Amino acid sequence: MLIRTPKAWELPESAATPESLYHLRPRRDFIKTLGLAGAAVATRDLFATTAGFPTRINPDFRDPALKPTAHELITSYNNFYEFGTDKADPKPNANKGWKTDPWTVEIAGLVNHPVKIDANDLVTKMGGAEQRVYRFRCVEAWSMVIPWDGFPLSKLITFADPKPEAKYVTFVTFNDPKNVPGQRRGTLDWPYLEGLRLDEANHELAFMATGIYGQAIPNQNGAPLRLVVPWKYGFKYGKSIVKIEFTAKPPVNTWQAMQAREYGFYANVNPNVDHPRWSQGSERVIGAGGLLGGRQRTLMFNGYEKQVAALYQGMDLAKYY
Ligand SMILES: Nc1nc2c(c(=O)[nH]1)N[C@H]1C(S)=C(S)[C@@H](COP(=O)(O)O)O[C@H]1N2
Ligand SMILES: [Mo]
Repeated sequence: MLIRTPKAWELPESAATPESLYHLRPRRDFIKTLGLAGAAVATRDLFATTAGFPTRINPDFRDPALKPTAHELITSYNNFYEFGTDKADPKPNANKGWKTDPWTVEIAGLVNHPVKIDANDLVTKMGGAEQRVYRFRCVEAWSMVIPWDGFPLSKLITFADPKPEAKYVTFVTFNDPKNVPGQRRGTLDWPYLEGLRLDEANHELAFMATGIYGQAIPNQNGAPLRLVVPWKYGFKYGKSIVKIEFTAKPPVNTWQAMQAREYGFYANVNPNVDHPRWSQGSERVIGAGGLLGGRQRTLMFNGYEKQVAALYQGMDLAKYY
């Protein structure tokens, strides 16, 4: 990614490991590591709750070939620029008195049912939480596998009851410069916001996460509510959402506003279209194969091509980074 401080936007390129390292990683290594993480999941599943909500594992969204990344890594290697630009910053900084409970979410814009609702009440209205295991791919060419708890975004859309003119959904994240030092600096244009086309938002894979591994989602991962769109790059996954707004026009999402040449609105994972500063052909698997991470090929739409390709029929995908 890139940031507004002097020249710092040249730095994050280091987050993208050179393609050549792909061949240096012994594969056996990371399969072993992932196996251990998998065993941990099985025990946790038995006691799964999300912020007080029992979680049902949804077998339709649990590919047995996917081995979840260790909880410790998912919750300590983060991008959350409100709390610092280093991967290790959000965990300590988002847990120094920043309150995510109680939390109010507003549903607004071109809907028949605008409402301000407590985040816990919203989850109850959505029928509670279910668990899905999804691939996660950051635009910086690293990846994880994350067991998310939450509810399908389509349920929230039905609840909001959009008017026919609504074509897009904007996810506005919190703005609290008084309590969040990072928001007193102009690293990005706060509040961080993201958007989807309404049909993308209604796709069965689009998800609102309220937990990870059957436990309440930690602050550093976007408590109490964050977007999950597994076929897109991670920057689409707006964290700690306060407002969901239905509009006729697409919003300019935060990273597009920052540098449109590098970050688009669609941001669909595409190994054939490189970032201007690094390859998107492969990815560093966090937690696999030692310090550098194991490397694997990146899949079209992050492995969800069969499910989502129809959304983009007739679009030249190379033109919509
Ligand atoms: N509000 C907010 N949401 C955000 C970000 C951010 O900086 N602020 N970073 C994005 C990026 S670039 C990524 S890769 C994911 C990281 O999510 P994780 O830390 O839970 O893995 O969150 C996304 N959502
Ligand atoms: Mo990212």
